[in-house]
Amino acid sequence: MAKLYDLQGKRIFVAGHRGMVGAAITRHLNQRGMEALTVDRTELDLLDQAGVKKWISENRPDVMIVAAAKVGGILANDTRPAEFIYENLVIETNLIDAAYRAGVERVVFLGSSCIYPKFAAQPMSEDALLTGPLEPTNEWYAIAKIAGVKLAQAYRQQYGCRYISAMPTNLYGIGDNFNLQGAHVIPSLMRKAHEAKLSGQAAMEVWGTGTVRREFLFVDDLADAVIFLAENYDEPGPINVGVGEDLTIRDLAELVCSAVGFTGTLEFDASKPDGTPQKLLDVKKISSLGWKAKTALDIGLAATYEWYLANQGELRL
Ligand code: GFB
Repeated sequence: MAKLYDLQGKRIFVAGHRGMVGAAITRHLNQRGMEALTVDRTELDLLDQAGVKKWISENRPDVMIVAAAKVGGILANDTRPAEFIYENLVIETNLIDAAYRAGVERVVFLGSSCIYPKFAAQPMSEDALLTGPLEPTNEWYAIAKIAGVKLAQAYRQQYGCRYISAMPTNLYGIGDNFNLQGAHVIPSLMRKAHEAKLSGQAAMEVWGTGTVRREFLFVDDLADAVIFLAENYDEPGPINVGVGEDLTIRDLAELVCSAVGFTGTLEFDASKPDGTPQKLLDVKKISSLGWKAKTALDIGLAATYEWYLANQGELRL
């Protein structure tokens, strides 16, 4: 199938290249001999509208990938709503408007599966957007991400921009955040299991009831999907990026323990939030374009643990 847009030879700005997602996309672009343009936070604050406009008009990327965002796990989302809604709204608005004004040809905006309603039918198709109330623990982040999807769509509708939005499911992998207060479930459980193993603990704590279900995509698979979509998807609505399978948090915790080699028991703390009961994406749309995730969860967990062991000294915990 002929590509709708060819990234070869283009200047591709990856906003947020220090984060897990942006770093993976930058890595994959470089591996394919493509030019990834990046800028450090010390040189450009993405919350600074004038600064973003100036940097983009001076650096003139052809393509922009919006991987910059304020992200975090259930506790961070639930306890810091103002930061999550404000920073995400400002970052995406600054970037997308500046892209339009500088004539950027293509934007890939990255959202999240939490944009869909709390009780959306599973698996959740792209059509579920705005059909019901959101999950309260992350509605602030979700509202900002929905605004980002709509921004990309509005600039397409009014100005004819070829801007698209991709909605990844829960992500994990190389470069993840292992800070227990801010992290998502996989790096948190991995670190807890690792520390429990080293200190010879009999049990480790898992938040919530363990019965809720989540789907997990290895970040390198997301990077591959983003490059694929930049070249092969050009519609106004969002497109889901997932694996099409989920599991309970209890089953996940057991897999993490076996990747780490912790053989103790799990203690569920039901006073911590469970969040949405299930979050599984319908991946028919991206599958019909010919893309699918490659990394099985046990393989991805092993690679993540290996990375954690090798990089522990440099992590901000
Ligand atoms: O990954 P997580 O923080 O995010 O939590 P969400 C997923 C599930 O794992 C929840 C449970 O049911 C947690 O209660 N869990 C068990 C733990 N132990 C732990 C632990 O030690 N740490 C954490 N963090 N969870 C986020 C949203 O929701 O998903 C964001 O808040 C974003 O907005 C992200 O969309 C992808 O899947 O619940």
